[in-house]
Amino acid sequence: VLLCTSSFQGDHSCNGTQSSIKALSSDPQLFEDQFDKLVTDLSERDIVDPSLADALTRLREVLVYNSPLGKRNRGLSVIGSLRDLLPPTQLTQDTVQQSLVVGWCIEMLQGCFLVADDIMDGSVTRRGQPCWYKRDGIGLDAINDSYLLEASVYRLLRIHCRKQPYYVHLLELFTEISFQTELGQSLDLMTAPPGQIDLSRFTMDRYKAIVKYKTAFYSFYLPVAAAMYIAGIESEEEHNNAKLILLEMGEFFQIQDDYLDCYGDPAVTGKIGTDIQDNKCSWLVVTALETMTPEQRAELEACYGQNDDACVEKVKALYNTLQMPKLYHNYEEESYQRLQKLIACHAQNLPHSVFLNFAKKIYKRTK
Ligand code: DMA
Ligand code: MG
Ligand code: MG
Ligand code: MG
Repeated sequence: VLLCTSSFQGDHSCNGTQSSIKALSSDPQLFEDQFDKLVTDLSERDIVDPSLADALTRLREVLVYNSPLGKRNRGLSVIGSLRDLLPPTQLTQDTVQQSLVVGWCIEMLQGCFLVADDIMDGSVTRRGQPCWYKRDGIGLDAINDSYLLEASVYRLLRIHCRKQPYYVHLLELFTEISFQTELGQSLDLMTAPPGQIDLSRFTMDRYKAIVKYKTAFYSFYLPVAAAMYIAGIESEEEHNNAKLILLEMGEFFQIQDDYLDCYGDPAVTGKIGTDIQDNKCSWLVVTALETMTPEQRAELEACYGQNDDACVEKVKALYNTLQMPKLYHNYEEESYQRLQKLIACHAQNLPHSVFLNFAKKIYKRTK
């Protein structure tokens, strides 16, 4: 039976100050400590051409601005899941180290998607600061910075995991999931063409496809699947079981994101919503459409997807009339119950804590 939920480093042998300090470090602290070293790996190691100095300075700035300031749930869940999957005796310092690197790779991949997403969505703030492309002198050069973040993922995997038996699995996982995310972003964007309001596009089926691909794979399946490969779990059946549960969680997570886009406090979420202006196929609009009268639909048709504060306020007022916060909270409760059942039925050989810990972090979140 695979079981272990310690949040401390595996080495409890504590001889001497150095190792006792290390043994007492929590995973978030170990994760934090890793970042500067990885930036150095990326911007100093193996680079012999001095004429690249300016570009490497830029890479460093891009990494520092766009990877460490989020909630880090995705990155931390690699080591978290690994501790649930392997007993402490089988978890070496090296494996812990590699899982922290892979966690940062996920945060950097996320940074790559977010830098591009904010340009495409016309967003203004992210993680409580201006979006990267909004910074003075950056603009659309941020497109190349997004590529730099992606390239960083594969350089780090190569530097730190090349000799591991799971290396090729991780490469395939990262490339496959990036492709799925990009397909999801395509669906998201083409369902929201600027200036072309067609409410009949906003179906629940379409919604589910968008969020599964754009969010659920990379945010939920990726970190757990990576931990499974590091732990030596390769069976397709086990991966499919995990995927089933994690994609369900991912769908709910994006529904929360859509809810918070309208109802969240930007001081808490760190970002200002744009879904109404952007004509997005959001959970709110899809769910509202299911209950509204023809008159309300006509009003929505006139106001949705307009970059105009008065129009946005009208859509929000309509959401309030339709009691969207109440519908959302009911949905949250239902979804939580459904998830518990899925875990009970499909986790099979995998420790339930892998999924329960993840669920605990996201239900009732406000950011
Ligand atoms: C973001 O969806 C999806 C990816 C792949 C970055 P979104 O635009 O709703 O995210 P956010 O609200 O964070 O901009
Ligand atoms: Mg966005
Ligand atoms: Mg988007
Ligand atoms: Mg959003």
